[in-house]
Formats: sequence, C-alpha cells, structure tokens
Amino acid sequence: MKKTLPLLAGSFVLAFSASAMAQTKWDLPSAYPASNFHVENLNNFAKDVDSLSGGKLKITIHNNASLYKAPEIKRAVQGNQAQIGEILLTNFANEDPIYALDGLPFLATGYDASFKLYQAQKPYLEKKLASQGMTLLFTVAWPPQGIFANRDLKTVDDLKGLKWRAYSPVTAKIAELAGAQPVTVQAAELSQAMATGVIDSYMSSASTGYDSKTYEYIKKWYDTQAWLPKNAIIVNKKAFDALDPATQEALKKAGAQAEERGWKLAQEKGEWYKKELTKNGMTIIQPTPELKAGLNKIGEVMINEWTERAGDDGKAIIEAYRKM
Ligand code: PCA
Repeated sequence: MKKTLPLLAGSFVLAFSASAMAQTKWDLPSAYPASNFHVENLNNFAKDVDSLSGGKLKITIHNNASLYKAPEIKRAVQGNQAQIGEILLTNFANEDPIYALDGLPFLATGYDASFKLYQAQKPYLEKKLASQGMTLLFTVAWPPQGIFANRDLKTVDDLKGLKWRAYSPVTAKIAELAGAQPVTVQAAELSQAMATGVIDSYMSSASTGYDSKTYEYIKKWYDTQAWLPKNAIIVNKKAFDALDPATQEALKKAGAQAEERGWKLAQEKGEWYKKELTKNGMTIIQPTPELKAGLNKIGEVMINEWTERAGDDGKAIIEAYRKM
C-alpha cells in the first residue's frame, strides 16, 4: 500500500495537469473596429466562453478585418482556417437569397419586426449554413439604416449621380434603382474612401457613421429606418464537433447570452451613436414624405424580386413573418 499510494497520487497529478492543458484555442475574425458595439459584444462573449467552459475554450477576437477582409470571413470559417467568425449576412446575398433577406429595404424596419423576421429566417439560415459545414451560433442586428449625404435630399431623384458606397449586393442594387453610382467599399476602408473622394454618400447605421468619423466628410444623415441587417456568428461544424459536450454547451450558452445582450446593446448604443454624430456637427434629418415614398417603391421592387428568386421557401418565410 505504502508503495502504491505515491504512485497513484503521481498519476493523478499527471492526469489532472493533462486535462488542464487540454485547452482549445479558436480565432474569431470580425470586420469591425474596437469602437463598434458588435465588437464590444464579442469581447464579452469570449469572456463568457472562457468562464463557462472553465478555461477550456479560448477565443481570440481579431477585429477591424485584421485577419480576414469582410467578404473572406465566411469562406475562412467554412474551410476551418478560422473556427468561428462574424459575418454580415447580406454580404453573401448573391450566393443564396436567404442571406439577402434582412438587407431588403422596408420589409422589417424596427428591432421588434427585425427580430421576428430573424425567427422566420432562422431555420432556413441554419439549413443553408449546415449544408456548407457550418453552424449558426447567434445573430445581432445593426441599428436602422439611413442615408449619409451632403446633398439636400427631397425626393429619390436627388440621389441621381451620387457616388454611393455599397457594402453588399443589396445596397448596390438600391443605388442602381435610384440612379446613383455604386462603389463597393467595406467598413474598414470607408474613412479612406470618403477622404479620397471615391464616394460621397452611403446608406448605413449611425454606428458605422461614428466608427468611420463620417461627420468629418458628410454633414447629413437622413433617418430613413430602412432595414436592420444582421451580423451572424458562425462556427465550423468540425471544430464544434471536436469539442467535448460540456464545452459545446458552454459555447451555446455564451452564444445565447450574447444574442440577447447584443440586440439590447444595438438599441442602446444606436441612440448614443446618433447623439455622437450630432455632437460632431452632423444634422439628423427626418426624410420628407416624398423621399420616403420613393424609397418605399424601391423596396417594393426589391422585395418582389427577392420573393421570386427565393421561390417556395421565400414565400413560406414571408408568410410566417407576416403572421408573427
Ligand atoms: N454598418 C455596416 C453594415 C451595416 C451597418 O450598419 C457597414 O456599413 O458596413
């Protein structure tokens, strides 16, 4: 007995330290800067994952497109170069209509409506991502989209000829329908595009207006509340399956918490960002009824096109959403 005891104790220490070392490290690329509320939420998410998993899963956030550019993040997660990543769903609108849905103007314009749209979209989104080897962990909406421009915008005709920054195929389409010239620029390059005069207008949230210091170049924001696109946190399925069950649960729990916190934060910070824009010399303008009506028409065209493209699934999603 006396001989075996120290041996047992020794092997226990060995086993214990081996399991303590069984730590998984994941990279999470995001395309948005440290000042952004999504990134703030992601930092808290990573902390939650750490504590809920008992330190077994460590997630490093790489913000501001430092690891991958916005349009590359989805493919990086699909290929497991990054095990988890944040994407703007509507960036992938050309790939499948399900990714375009929450980028359509005037389909869902407030947080409640957008959350409902998300519930209708979710099963299809999960299915699509699963077919690409990925899992949806959570989503968070951006604040409502408005128009940044120096011009007086009284009707949609006033958008003609603007050098319009697009962040997705859907925002490029709006420009086309309005007679503006779309130029695709991701958020991380937006300040530079304004400084060099590549663009003189765009549609986005007060949040991105703040992150990119748009007030240094553009003095008006038309609060059109056109739609609330979502960021989605996606996970590589193989990387997820390789976690032990308790760590998988920890990740899911942290994801659910981040989703709840993120949607609230979007609303709170959405208001804060608007105040910051005003403080920095920007005027926030309520759109005229004519401008609204013109934009609504563009929205109708795009929603109809989308429903045709999305076929039976599309119809089912819109029906489910309208019933909520
Ligand atoms: N900001 C991001 C996408 C939506 C938003 O509000 C951007 O402008 O790139």
